[in-house]
Amino acid sequence: MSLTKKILIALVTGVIAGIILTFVPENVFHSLDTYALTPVGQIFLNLIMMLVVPIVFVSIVLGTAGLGDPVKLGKIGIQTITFYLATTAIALIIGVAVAYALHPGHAGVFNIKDASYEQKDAPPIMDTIVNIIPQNPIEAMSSGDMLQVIAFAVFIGLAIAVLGDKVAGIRRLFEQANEILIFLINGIMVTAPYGAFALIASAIGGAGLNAIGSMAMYMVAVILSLFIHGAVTYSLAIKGLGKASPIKFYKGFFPAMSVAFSTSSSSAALPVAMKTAQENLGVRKSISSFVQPLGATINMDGTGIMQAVAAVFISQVYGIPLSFTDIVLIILTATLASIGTAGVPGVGLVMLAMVLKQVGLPVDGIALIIGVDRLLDMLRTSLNITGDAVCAYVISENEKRKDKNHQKKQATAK
Ligand code: DAS
Repeated sequence: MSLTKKILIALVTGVIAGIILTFVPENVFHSLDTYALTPVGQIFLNLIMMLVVPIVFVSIVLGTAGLGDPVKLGKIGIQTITFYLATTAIALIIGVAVAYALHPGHAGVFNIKDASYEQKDAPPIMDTIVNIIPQNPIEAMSSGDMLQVIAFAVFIGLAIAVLGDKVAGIRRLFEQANEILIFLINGIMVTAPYGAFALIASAIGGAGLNAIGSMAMYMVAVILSLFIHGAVTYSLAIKGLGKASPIKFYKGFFPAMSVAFSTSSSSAALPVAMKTAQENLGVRKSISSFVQPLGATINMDGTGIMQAVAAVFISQVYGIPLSFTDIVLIILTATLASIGTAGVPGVGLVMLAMVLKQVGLPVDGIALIIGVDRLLDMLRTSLNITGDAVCAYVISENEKRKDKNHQKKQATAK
């Protein structure tokens, strides 16, 4: 049986087990979760997180070196950033529109007097942009500051591209390091079904059906927005920009989406996302190795959707109307806020506090949605990495078409 089928079965049985666990006594669930589900899930998560910094560093060095000249890197970079910002803004607009259409929040229905949320510090956007260049790349790697790791890797890759044969040995070293990391990913992915089952059963069992019930409309608004963005925006991009098949894309990319779903971490899913894009979708390694790691850090359409729906939901619950300017501010702040945060579980809520503060909405409102956030985090993380892969797929398909036309012109010229 294929790994994809095994993960699919693990996802379904994990959801069923999670629902069953919501009916067992609290102490029984707590023991099961503490001594079985969480350890299994955490070991799986740690195994793939272990490879994230090495994989991102090595693949971006090779990806940048593979793109050859800085001009081509610049072009790919501009296409990538433009695609990411545009799709994130569209995602936010979809989230706002669906939240107003479904109106999930009603004043007086939710207990807001006890709601309180301890806001964690999120990096100011300008600091994030300025600090992209690391003062100490080794510290950046040890602290997992992915934007700084990416920046350092781009510099190394550019140097390898410019120096060419003088550093052929170093380039070969990186290529062999990449082989080792891919081998390790394949080995770790054998445990994916078990890790996925444990993480999902724990998340659903922990949320509890009453939390899900009271937040049903909020969850429906987020899930519907995620679905619209995935089925419409990305399919139009694949078909319109990449002249390719959305069905083929989703069939080929499903294994990576399932890892993102079970881990709720773009970073943890990144190694599998790149492997899947390259092997199942034929995305060029040099493009995948540059576009996807960058996206895992700065592009989070699913998170943007949650933030847009949550902001509108909280404004509805607290009875604070949002002006058109407020909505534009939500879209701008959330688009920029996603640039500075790593793809790890729950980071979307940290950014949400920034967005709410920007438009004067009570940050305590986050306490209302936190109970179901872990479940929604799974879905939105799957969409986050899908957006990165769609960008890499579209750019790669266009590069292939350009090269084919160029070869045809050369052949006719002879
Ligand atoms: N879990 C985050 C990610 O890894 C997304 C989020 O928290 O919204 O992409």
